This record gives sequence, C-alpha cells and structure tokens, in this order.
Amino acid sequence: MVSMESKISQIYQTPIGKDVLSKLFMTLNLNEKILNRFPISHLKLKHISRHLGKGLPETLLELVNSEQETIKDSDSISPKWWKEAVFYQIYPKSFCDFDGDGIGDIKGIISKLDYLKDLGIDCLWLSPIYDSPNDDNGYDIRDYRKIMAEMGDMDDFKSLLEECHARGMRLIMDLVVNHTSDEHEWYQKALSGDKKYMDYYIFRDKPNNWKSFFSGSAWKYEEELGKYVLHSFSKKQMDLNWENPEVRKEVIDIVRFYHEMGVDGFRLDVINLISKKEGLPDGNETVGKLMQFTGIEQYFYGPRLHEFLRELRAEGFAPYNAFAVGETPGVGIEMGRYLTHESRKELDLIFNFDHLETPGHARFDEYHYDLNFLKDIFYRYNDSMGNGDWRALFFENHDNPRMVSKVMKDRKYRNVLAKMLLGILFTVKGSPFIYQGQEMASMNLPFQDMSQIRDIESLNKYQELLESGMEENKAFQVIMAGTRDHARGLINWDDTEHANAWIDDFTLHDGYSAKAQLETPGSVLRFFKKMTAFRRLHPELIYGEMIPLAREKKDVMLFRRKWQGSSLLVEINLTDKRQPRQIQKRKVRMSNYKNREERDLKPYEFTIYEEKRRKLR
Ligand code: ISL
Repeated sequence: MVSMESKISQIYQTPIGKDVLSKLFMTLNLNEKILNRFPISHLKLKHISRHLGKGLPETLLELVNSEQETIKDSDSISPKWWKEAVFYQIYPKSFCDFDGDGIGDIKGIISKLDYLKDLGIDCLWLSPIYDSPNDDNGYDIRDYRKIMAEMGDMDDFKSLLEECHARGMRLIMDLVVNHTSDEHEWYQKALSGDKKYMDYYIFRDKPNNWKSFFSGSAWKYEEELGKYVLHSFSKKQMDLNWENPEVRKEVIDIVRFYHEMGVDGFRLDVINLISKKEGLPDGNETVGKLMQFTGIEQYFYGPRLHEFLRELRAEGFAPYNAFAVGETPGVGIEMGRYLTHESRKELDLIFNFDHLETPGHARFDEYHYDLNFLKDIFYRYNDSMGNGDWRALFFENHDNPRMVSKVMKDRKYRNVLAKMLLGILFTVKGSPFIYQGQEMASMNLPFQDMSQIRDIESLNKYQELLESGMEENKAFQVIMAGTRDHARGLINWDDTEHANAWIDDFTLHDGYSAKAQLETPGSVLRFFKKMTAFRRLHPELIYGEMIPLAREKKDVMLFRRKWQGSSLLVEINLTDKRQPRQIQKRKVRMSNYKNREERDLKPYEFTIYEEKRRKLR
C-alpha cells in the first residue's frame, strides 16, 4: 500500500502508479525518467499534493492501492486461435452497399467474403449492426436482438455467419453495453416512471461535474421525471447501471443469445467505463483539463470492474469458449495486464490507446506523428508481456484518422509508408487488427466544410469550439485534424459511383480502388496478401520471442523474432530520410522496396531478413 508518506519512486514502482504517472507525463510531454531520478524520486506525495489540485493525490492513492494482487505468470505461452489470427474490422455503414440505398449492408459484406479470405483474414469484427436510431452510427443500440433494417435482417446475419465459417473465418460482433439508446424499451419504461427500469440507468437529483466524451455535461435533465440522467457520450446514449445485477444478467443473456447462434465472441465497447465510483464523486479539475474529460478518473478503471468482467466471462463467454477483446480508453500497459493476463479470467485482449498520439498531442491536434514514439511504446509494451499476456496491435479503427496521413509529410511515400506500417503490425509480437481500407493505403478525406461531416462527436465539438469564441475556419481545421469521419469514408471497390450515399465519396479514380490494387504489381494490397501468407508460414512471427536490437538508435527500429531454432530480423526506417543499414549480408525474405541500397535504408524501408532457419528433420 502507498500513502501520502510514500516517495514518488515508490508510487511509480507500483503497476497502476506507473500507468497513471506515465499517462500524466506523456500528456504533458515530460520525460518520465525523472520519476526515478533524484530529487523527484525522493519527493513524498505529501510534498507535491498541493500542486496537484484538490482530490488528485487521494484519487491517485485509491487507484494505485486498488490493485494489491501480483500477477503470477504462466510457465509457457498457451496456443490460441486469436493469438495467430489476423483480424479485420468492418464499419458496415461504409463497407459495401449491396441494395444501392446508400448505406452499407450485410449482403454487401457477404459479397466481399472471398476478397477478405483472399487477403488472408482469419476473423472479422463488425461494428454494430443492431437496431439503432444511428445517433452515433449504431453505438446507440435500441434493440440488441434485432438487426438494423438499413443493413438487413437476422436471416441475413445468420447467412453471413454461416458463409464466414464455411470459409474457415471467424466473426466477432461489437457489444455496446456501457450504454443503450434512449429509444431502447428499457429507457422508455424508465422515462414512464417504472422503478425497475429506472434502476437500469443512472438517475440523480442533481448533476456532478462530469463531462461527456461528446462535449458538454454528461448529464441530461429529464422533465418527465424531474431528474438528471448520466450519458457519457451523446444525449441519446444513456449509461447503464452495472451496479444492478438485473442489468448484468441482461447483458449475459444478450451475449449468450449470439454465442448460441455461433458468433465467435465480441469486441466490448468502452468496457472499462462500466464501474463508476460509489457516490459518483466530482472529477478533479486538473485531471479534467489534462485528460479533456472531467470525471474520467472516477470511472475509467472503477472499483468493481474486475468483478463485473469475471462474472460476464464466467457466465457469458467461458461456456462457449468465446473470445473477448475490450476497448479500454485510458487504460495503461500494466492495467491492461490485470484485465487480460490469462490467470485473471477477465478479457482475452484489450485495445490500449497509448500509441495513438505522440506525447503532448491529442487526436484533434494537427501534427506529424513521429514513429520513434511508436517504437518506444511498442517496445515498452513488449517488455511488460509475460507468457500469459498477449496484445492487440492496431493503428486505425472507425474512431481515428488514417495512420498514413498522421505520419506522412510527402504523398510520394504513400505506398512504401503504408506497406511499412502494415509490416510492423505483421511482425511485432501480438495479434494484428486491420481496419477496412488500410489494405489500400487509405488516407484522410479532403472534406471541404462542415456540411460534409456526419460524426456526432465532430459536430458537437465544432459547436463547442464556436461557442468558445473560435472562428469558423479555425474550428473546421481542428475538426479536420481529428474527425472520426476520416475513417468512415466509403470503401472504393471498383471506382463505381455510390448513389445517394450517407457520406460524400472522395476516393474514386485515384488508383487505390480494391480492383486497381489487386491488378497492380507492387501495390499495397498485393504486399498485404504476401505479408499475411508469410506470417502464417513463420511461427516465429506469432509465438516467437521479440528481442529489440540497437534500441537506443534513433530513427530506425530493429528487432529479432525467434522461435524453436529459427529467427528473422526486421529492420525499419522510421523516417523519410535515408538511414545507415544495420544488417548486412543476410538473405532478404520480404521488403517494401524491390531494389534496396547496400549502405542505406531508403525512406520508410521495411525489410525482413532470414537469420537462422531450423533444419527440418
Ligand atoms: O477514439 C477514441 C480515442 O482515440 C475515443 O475518443 C473513443 O470515442 C472512445 O474510445 C469510445 O469509443 C467507443 O465508444 C463510443 C463510440 O462513439 C465509438 O465509436 C466507440 O469506438 C460510444 O459508444
């Protein structure tokens, strides 16, 4: 246990203390190494508490002391299909519109299963396809057991599932159970004053200072009831009360319904937010300013989170041997181990967001992403992984701008950079999660003005910026830096115009349609296919130890992957400038450049060399 008498270095040595202080220093763009150096390391928490703002030291201590267990690691790595799989996330609304109504649908996904199988995809993850008013494009669920009419019906979904399995692919769905739509029958009954259903949600007589992830207060006043109700996201996404065992049972019934159908598991939306601190205490204003969401420390890793996850797994997932990956914004590397180490029997994987923005930057900041930071974070994550740990590797999803656009300064490097980024996901230790379009080097979209923006988060943020006095052009530039709509553009299959689509179309005739990429030698898509095939043939890239080399050398990333007598070396130029080649006279197995230079790595060069090959007996 730590206390106000504890030194900073003692707090930093605890798992949660390391995560919280690391997150704080990354946000402030400070070098966290000073936490282990005199004089900071010897300062006691009580010496600095008055500088941290009211309540922060106590919150820090509570969080750090909440994890008293130590994780006992496993003796060896247990083989699992999801450790070997290449995952592919589909955002159905933008993926493929089969019936021509301008909205992607399930029949459209079925029509692309052979394409996905040919890419080397093992498991699909569908963003929500349940009945929804689409205030947040399906992340506001109105009926968990009904398919959104615009996308098809339950028979279509069962066909999709069957067709996936027939091709040896798996399918996981997206489960949004931190909140429901305000049009869900549970909430409608609550609004009518039904006490049972009022206790499914979080009603209070007065609001606290928590902020919504989608701008403004996280509380909405409901006239009918004369009460405030919590909504961590949009005003139409009402937080469920997980303290209520009835709610937890409803969620277990929902996942069992789909697991009975043969669904292979779920991605669990913001699942780390479900346990709110008792009494819903105000958030610390300092943390609120830093993390941009006042109150987040009161619920991002709440007191009963592990208990709720163990119950959900034991009753909803384990009986079906189903897979669970949690989306856990704000959770650090050590916290992630407590959620996913196999001894914990909670989640199999989480999406950790630590690498998505470089220190001192947030998603809506305009800046060039320095891949040296990615190397640092990926190696730190690797250092923390024991035999019983695993990790999800990703750069993109439906909530973030395209990684190629975050890194690239000059478009001439689009192809080699896109290939290099894919190469990292396929050679670093962990399971790669690819987002639709990444296989075609998709980039951010050239929206001209706010009339083309659909995302509720962006629309709310734009209004908030205007109300803060920012002039329209500047506010639009801020939205353009981070809008989730960059990832929600329509997939360009063959340059066919999309009639009356829900979002404007920007990528036609740019040579990056799936058809063009399939037909073009040396295309990003063809490189993608080669890499998935190569990874499948090399277990050292799956279960093999990952050993960083020349770790302190800036602008390059070099590591070994070794397994049962075979080993590969991976060498990456993290910049658009030439860098001295470290590896000489080794057989090249894969590269994003056909003709390489003897002495130097070319800009964004990614090369795999053979080091040792086990002699097959
Ligand atoms: O994207 C993020 C970090 O880069 C977060 O701001 C993100 O919005 C947050 O992690 C929650 O995302 C999930 O829940 C939201 C939904 O809008 C997102 O699409 C979903 O991924 C509410 O359900």
